[in-house]
Amino acid sequence: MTSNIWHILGVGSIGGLFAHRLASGGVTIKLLSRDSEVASRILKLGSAADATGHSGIHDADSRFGCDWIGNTTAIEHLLITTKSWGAGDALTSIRHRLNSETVLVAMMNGMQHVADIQAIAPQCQLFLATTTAGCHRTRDLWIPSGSGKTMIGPNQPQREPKWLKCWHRGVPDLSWHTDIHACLIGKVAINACINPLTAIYGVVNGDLLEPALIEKTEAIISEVAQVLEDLGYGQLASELPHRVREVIEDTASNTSSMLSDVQHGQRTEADTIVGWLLTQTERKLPRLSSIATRLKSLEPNPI
Ligand code: KPL
Repeated sequence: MTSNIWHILGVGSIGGLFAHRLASGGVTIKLLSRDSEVASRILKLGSAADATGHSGIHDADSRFGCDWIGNTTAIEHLLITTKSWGAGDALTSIRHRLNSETVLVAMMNGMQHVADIQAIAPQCQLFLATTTAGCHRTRDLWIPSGSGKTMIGPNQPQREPKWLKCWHRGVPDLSWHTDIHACLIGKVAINACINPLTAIYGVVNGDLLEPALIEKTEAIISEVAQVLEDLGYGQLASELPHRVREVIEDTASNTSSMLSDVQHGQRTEADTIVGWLLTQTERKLPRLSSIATRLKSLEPNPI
């Protein structure tokens, strides 16, 4: 009989948000920790009002048990919410606790992690997820910005698993997709058209449709559409200009995640988004290659 415990690896803004969501769906959460001395952590889930000092949040609702990565008990359900480029290393640290019964849900932007996870934990039952939920984290306070949509599906074809009931109870606007790869690739394509240009020019998403940048935006969309064609996603390719415009309009005043990484001096998702697209085709894509190089130069230690 399986337990109803979900471990979370990578407790950043999305990991903390989903700790709350899954707990409200009825599961017991355990946060994987690198520190064997930490028994629990408080992750407060607030609203914009809480960010300004008002706090109606009860610590009791916000305390989650921790589990040291070096422990030896097997992990039954794992949600991994690291960055795509960090998933492989993070998973390696708990490899000894994974087995063929382990359900592993990887929820992150990009595509690099799919191959990395399969190489490290080929025995696990792998599910992939992506969310448009946004969340801003300052120290122990998580402030969600809109509930967003979350899509989840199997890496290998299979029916909706039983454990998804708890996800449906706790995660708003959750949908099951047997073609989750197409969903992830669609998201990568949209991220590739928006995030790099905003990061390079230091602008909010909406500025990509303004006269100063529209030509550059359209040129990137056209190259990304060519990659989608090569991957066999013709329909996604033809819908791309419309879908990108829609996302830009819906998030016009937002700072993209890649611009935010650059502003915080952090490594970006350039490799796992733009770099990954470039590895999927033999074509020469001058605009995408050039933004990949420029993004690397904006990162803390360019390699
Ligand atoms: O997902 C995004 C991000 O910033 O990472 C959006 C808002 C869709 C922009 O690509």
